[in-house]
Amino acid sequence: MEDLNQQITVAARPEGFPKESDFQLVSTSIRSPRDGECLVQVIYLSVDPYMRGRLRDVKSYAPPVAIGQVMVGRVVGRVLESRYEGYREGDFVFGDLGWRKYGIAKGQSLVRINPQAAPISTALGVLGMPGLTSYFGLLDVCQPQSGETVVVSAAAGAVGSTVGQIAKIKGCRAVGIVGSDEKVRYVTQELGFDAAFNYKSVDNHSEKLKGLCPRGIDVYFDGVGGAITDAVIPLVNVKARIAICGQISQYNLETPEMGPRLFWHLIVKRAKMEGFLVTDYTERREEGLRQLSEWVRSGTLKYREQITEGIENAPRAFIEMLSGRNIGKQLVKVSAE
Ligand code: NAP
Ligand code: FER
Repeated sequence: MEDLNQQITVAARPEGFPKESDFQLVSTSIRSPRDGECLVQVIYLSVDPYMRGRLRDVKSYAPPVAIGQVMVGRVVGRVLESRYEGYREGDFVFGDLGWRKYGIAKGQSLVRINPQAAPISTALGVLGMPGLTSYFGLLDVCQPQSGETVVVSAAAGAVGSTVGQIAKIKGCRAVGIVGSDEKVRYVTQELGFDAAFNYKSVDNHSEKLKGLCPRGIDVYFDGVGGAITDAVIPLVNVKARIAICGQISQYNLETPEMGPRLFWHLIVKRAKMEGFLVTDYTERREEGLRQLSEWVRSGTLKYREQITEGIENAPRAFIEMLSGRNIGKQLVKVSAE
């Protein structure tokens, strides 16, 4: 098994927007699993916004990836060889193997996937970390009530597309903010959002939002921050709830933008703003997955995946996701199912 593995390492810390040359494709050998370990063939790997943080030389809620190390990330794959009693050859698993074609993992660190229950790729999207972020971020942090208006930014992406649909399930008015006309059509016509607009083609976000939210904004689920969030905050209603899920507009900046300082609106509106991490809800994971799976099975909750082929294209897929090329969850297909 000499030089049969391929992996993507971090070649340089990105300055500003990442470039493909910040990554390197490296061929290596594959070793056999030892006691308690499995050899896994990666089928799909996930590229996510949080990975931009891991490329930065600062310790956040997780340490950075060192230069020369394999890029981190969750994958789904197939067990090729097992020396862990819990798995057999051919089992499908989810794990933290990083951007590589084959990986060795401790059996205990893997999670079994049932390929009969749903497509295995969904374990990285609607039935995985992004789906759970939408579920707990909206329902627990924001407590949406029937009849309220919920505004979602990054609304056509993995997290936002599910947030808007859950808002609809709960009887709310869902309004999306997205980066293209195609995304506006996707969230309104296919996902059932009540309204959406393309922030790249609208100069005055605030005026546009006022028109789309005639009863004001009760809940804001924020994935982007920056100028979009500056436009939303002054429009929130009394007792509004704002979930700070992500701030992707700031992730590729060397120094964060300084915008209007809007916290006085929270006083006047007695509104609540709360940041959260999906990992705060690890103990309720089963509950979230049960509900999300039920909605997906019944067709109430729709999802889309954008699949880029080939491990060598993982850096490009990551960069394209950061620039908004994806609709739904961005994945990289590394080998055949
Ligand atoms: P995603 O929405 O599928 O993909 C990222 C999207 O961000 C792009 O498609 C792009 O869409 C948008 N975007 C990029 N740059 C932007 C900018 N400057 N201004 C506005 N929008 C921009 O990604 P995701 O996985 O669902 O994540 C969405 C957000 O949630 C991210 O901020 C992420 O960090 C956060 N998140 C947080 C947690 C948590 O536990 N707190 C967990 C998962 C994700 P457009 O075409 O619309 O610009
Ligand atoms: C995690 C908690 C949060 C995680 C990812 C996130 C990979 C995403 C955070 C973000 O995008 O801001 O454990 O695991």
